[in-house]
Amino acid sequence: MVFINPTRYMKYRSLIANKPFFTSSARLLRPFLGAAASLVFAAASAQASVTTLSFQPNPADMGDLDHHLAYTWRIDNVSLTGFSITSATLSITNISNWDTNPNVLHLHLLDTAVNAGIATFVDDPTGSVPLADLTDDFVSTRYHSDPNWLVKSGTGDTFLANPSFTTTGVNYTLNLTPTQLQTLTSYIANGNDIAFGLDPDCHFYNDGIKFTMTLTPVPEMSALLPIVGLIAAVGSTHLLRRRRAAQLALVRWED
Ligand SMILES: [Ca+2]
Ligand SMILES: [Ca+2]
Ligand SMILES: [Ca+2]
Ligand SMILES: [Ca+2]
Repeated sequence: MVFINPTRYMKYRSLIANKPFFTSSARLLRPFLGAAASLVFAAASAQASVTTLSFQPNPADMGDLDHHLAYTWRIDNVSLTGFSITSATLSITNISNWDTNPNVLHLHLLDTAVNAGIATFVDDPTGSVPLADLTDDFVSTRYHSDPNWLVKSGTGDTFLANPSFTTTGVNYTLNLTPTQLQTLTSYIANGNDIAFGLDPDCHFYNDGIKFTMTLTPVPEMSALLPIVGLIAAVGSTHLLRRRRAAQLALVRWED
């Protein structure tokens, strides 16, 4: 006949109920996963130094954005290797309309353009003043089959904005949305270039156009592997110790 000491039995029940090795390994390693996340974040932060890239067309005011023209501004040799774009801004300093008539500045982000730097196309052949036609000629296809049109058929085109201005100068700022940043990234990846399409449908005085991107380094996995290995080693040692302690407790109880 086996006599079971009720006090020792309850102690053992308590022991197995609280030993995490009877639960999943993931639960046991939970503290180490938290530590791993902290270390990875620390490693990424140590590497993180924000880089700002700024671009300006030449001339910087694009000839004060003549209403009889549509413009492309292509930016070449942009590389994002090892970086991701965290923000991007198109800004125009001290922009104003030349008169008080209805007006619009059509703004597009393009994968590329036919010509390097600034190129123009006459989108109002009549030369009318004031301009009555406010058609966005990056959307309308009325000139797209012209041999001198600024963008090849099939080029990625993302509409950005349609601001209007008064005769009082303002500093205009357009911050790209997260979705637009993804598009910008894909446009850059395709040929290391992007372009802006601007169709001023009135004449906009300004003191300069600028495009700015802030870039953050992307931590390379190879740099994090030693840290992940260390976490795994510490976690597995801890796991083995807990198992050994529980086994010893069981042996003592069986004795
Ligand atoms: Ca125009
Ligand atoms: Ca491109
Ligand atoms: Ca137009
Ligand atoms: Ca100017």
